[in-house]
Amino acid sequence: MKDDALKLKVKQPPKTSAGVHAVTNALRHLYGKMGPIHATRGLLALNQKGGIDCQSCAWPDPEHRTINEFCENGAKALADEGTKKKIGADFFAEYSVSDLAAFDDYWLNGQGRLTEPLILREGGTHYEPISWEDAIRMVAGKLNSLASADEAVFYTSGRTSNEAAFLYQLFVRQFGTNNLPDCSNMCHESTSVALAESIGLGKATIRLEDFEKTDLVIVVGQNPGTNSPRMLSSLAAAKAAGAKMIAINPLKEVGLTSFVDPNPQHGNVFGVLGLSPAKLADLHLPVRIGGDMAVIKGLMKILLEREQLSRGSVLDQEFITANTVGFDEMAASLDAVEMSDILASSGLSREQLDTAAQMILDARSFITCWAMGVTQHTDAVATIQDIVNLHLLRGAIGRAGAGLCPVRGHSNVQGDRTMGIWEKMTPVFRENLEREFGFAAPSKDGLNTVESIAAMAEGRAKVFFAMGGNFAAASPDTDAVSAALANCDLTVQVITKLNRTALTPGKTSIILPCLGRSEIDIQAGGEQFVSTESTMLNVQMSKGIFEPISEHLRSETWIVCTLAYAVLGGRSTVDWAAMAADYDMIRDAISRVVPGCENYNERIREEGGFYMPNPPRARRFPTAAGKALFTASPLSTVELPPGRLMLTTIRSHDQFNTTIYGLDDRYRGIDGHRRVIFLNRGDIEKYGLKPGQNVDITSHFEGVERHVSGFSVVPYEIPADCAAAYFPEANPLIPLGSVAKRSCTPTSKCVIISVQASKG
Ligand SMILES: Nc1nc2c(c(=O)[nH]1)N[C@H]1C(S)=C(S)[C@@H](COP(=O)(O)OP(=O)(O)OC[C@H]3O[C@@H](n4cnc5c(=O)[nH]c(N)nc54)[C@H](O)[C@@H]3O)O[C@H]1N2
Ligand SMILES: Nc1nc2c(c(=O)[nH]1)N[C@H]1C(S)=C(S)[C@@H](COP(=O)(O)OP(=O)(O)OC[C@H]3O[C@@H](n4cnc5c(=O)[nH]c(N)nc54)[C@H](O)[C@@H]3O)O[C@H]1N2
Ligand SMILES: [Mo]
Repeated sequence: MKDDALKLKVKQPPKTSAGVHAVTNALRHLYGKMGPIHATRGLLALNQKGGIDCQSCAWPDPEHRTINEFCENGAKALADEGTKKKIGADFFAEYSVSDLAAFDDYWLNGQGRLTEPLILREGGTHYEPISWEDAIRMVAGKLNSLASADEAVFYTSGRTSNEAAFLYQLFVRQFGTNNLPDCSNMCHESTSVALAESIGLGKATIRLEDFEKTDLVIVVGQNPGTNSPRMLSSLAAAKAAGAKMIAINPLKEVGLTSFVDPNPQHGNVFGVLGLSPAKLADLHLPVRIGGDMAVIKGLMKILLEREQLSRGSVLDQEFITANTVGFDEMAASLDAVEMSDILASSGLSREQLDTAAQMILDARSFITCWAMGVTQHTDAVATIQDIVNLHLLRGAIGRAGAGLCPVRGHSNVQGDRTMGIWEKMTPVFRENLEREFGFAAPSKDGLNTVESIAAMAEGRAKVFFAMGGNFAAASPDTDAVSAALANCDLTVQVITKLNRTALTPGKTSIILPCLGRSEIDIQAGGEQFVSTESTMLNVQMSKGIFEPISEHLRSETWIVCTLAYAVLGGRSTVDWAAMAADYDMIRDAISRVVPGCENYNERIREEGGFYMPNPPRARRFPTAAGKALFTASPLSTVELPPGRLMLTTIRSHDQFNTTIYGLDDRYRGIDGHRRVIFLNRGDIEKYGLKPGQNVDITSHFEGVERHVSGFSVVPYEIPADCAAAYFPEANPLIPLGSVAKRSCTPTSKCVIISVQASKG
């Protein structure tokens, strides 16, 4: 650990994002891992109509695509999946599970693709090959031996295709449980809960073209330069068309301030040859971690004050009267909040809020984008509902250039939920599913991610099955989740790469290696394609172009069908073999079950695919009241006891969640090291620390302490009392019991910590 720290170099963060560096970095990853021919073919197919839907994020593709419609991090994701390196029986004979567990995530990922099914037998020390037949038979046997279907948990990560996701939830429900936790539980669940209640749909209300029609974009708690780089093109296009931009973020992220389009084909909007930097944010509000609700309430309070001074100048009264309920209660709840509390909680000045409020008043239409900086907080649901309130005040929803834009993470996390991956079900979905397949779906809600961990720890759940993802590393409270997995009789993962979860196994552990999205999928019925839904509700096909890296890989869809048949046999009404042979059969079923997917097979073949229904976009709000809902909530502030800091956990520029591509974070000036803690210079001094010093971090929650060690102090422009460290290295600090109200999302962005000089 110490040696590692010596490799850390801290530089001045760059002044612009993307640009030529992004291109050279993308090419280094691609050519290095895939070779020139593969790399070029892959890039030409990425995000093209009929090509591969990029694995890296859920940002939609523009209507008119250039031939290089990808970004640096999309290229890294493609290279990571398309790597020529692979690991098989020899590798696993050489390294025991405990040998492998001693390596870091960067090394594990770097070993290459999994190539054959593997089993770690009870009491065994090494994974060893197993045939598909035996692996499936073992999993089915174990599932069928359980006293109740609720003793199994079926996790999904957001890369799974619509087709695989639909069949997976069908299998799980026919098996008899709703235990379908997913990565969304840790991600945008707060958004889904908030928006479903406030506007009747838990998704974005805008489309890509709205960026060119808007006057103002507000980006809250999101780092698009790293996590949805193609969004920078939309932000730059908005700016080029005259829009303003506000960034609300404790960090001054480079991607939010300035952008050089690496793709000259995007036209001249960014200046000569597309190489002069576009200034993005006009106003940066360096909010204290967790202070976003205060910011939004502050803005609304100022708007209502202005309205009182000059009636009709602020509120869109016509919209409010015709389309909303609850205005009076919301306004009264704002009256009860003191501006001094808002300023203290946000860490901002009245002037800063006035400037932002004026920018909103000057804008006829505005878009608000948000991501994890908002959703992973105790009061995330109420904060997102305040964002909705702000839009409703101005009627800034359901018209050109105005609306809500939660930016989803995984490339198909939204589609998976549309396809029924959820521990709950809407009445319509249940009714359609039961009718289509002639069975009674389980009536009790299932377990979400955090509840699943508790169930495994207590022995109520005995089998953990994962369709993708890296549950052990992505979940909060790493030690608790590892112990919970170890308590299972069987853990099974359908994955592409070796990961931490495979190394924190249950008593028996099975790895089922699957095709990646970039690989050709041939089934009995010929070559197949799949489909995904972007964060703006566009459903599109995705088709692999590379020969699979091993002949022993199977598609996720095939794995679900084969397992379902082995488990359910004659109990199931589904023709699993036919579904596995021809994915059109799956899409036909989807078209009859999922509202908005009618004629799926026809419409998915149209150029650019189709859009899911979006009633709020047309100012129809299918809520209980039939109108958009103003919601009232008190100002919530997290109290920070003396001697404590508020830690947020963030992604570097060189990772995709728990997949670590490299040890640098170019946009924040970090080189060669991930165990760093970003601290305000004043706090470094206050706690008697020094830049570069080795420290241990302790989190404090309900009297329990959790620890990590060997972190290096990095001075950074971050508000006082705030700190940031990378996910997943900081996950052992995140208390399992600390979750957002109503969405149960782990509060990964507000962990109360103290920092101590390292003892070692
Ligand atoms: N290359 C790449 N792309 C990705 C991913 C990846 O790991 N790598 N992950 C994908 C996934 S699953 C997701 S969900 C998205 C995540 O995308 P983001 O939400 O952008 O990811 P985070 O790094 O968690 O960043 C959150 C941002 O919120 C800020 N922040 C932290 N705390 C607060 C706060 O209290 N208030 C405010 N206002 N801001 C705060 C941080 O400074 C940071 O800029 O990206 C997706 N795309
Ligand atoms: N502290 C902290 N914790 C967090 C977050 C945070 O911001 N801070 N963010 C949370 C968020 S937003 C999310 S979405 C979760 C992410 O949680 P997950 O989705 O569970 O994690 P990933 O790291 O995306 O999963 C990576 C694994 O997926 C497998 N994989 C890759 N491609 C495929 C494929 O095509 N098919 C299949 N079957 N498997 C594949 C690979 O083996 C790889 O190891 O983490 C959450 N955890
Ligand atoms: Mo996510």
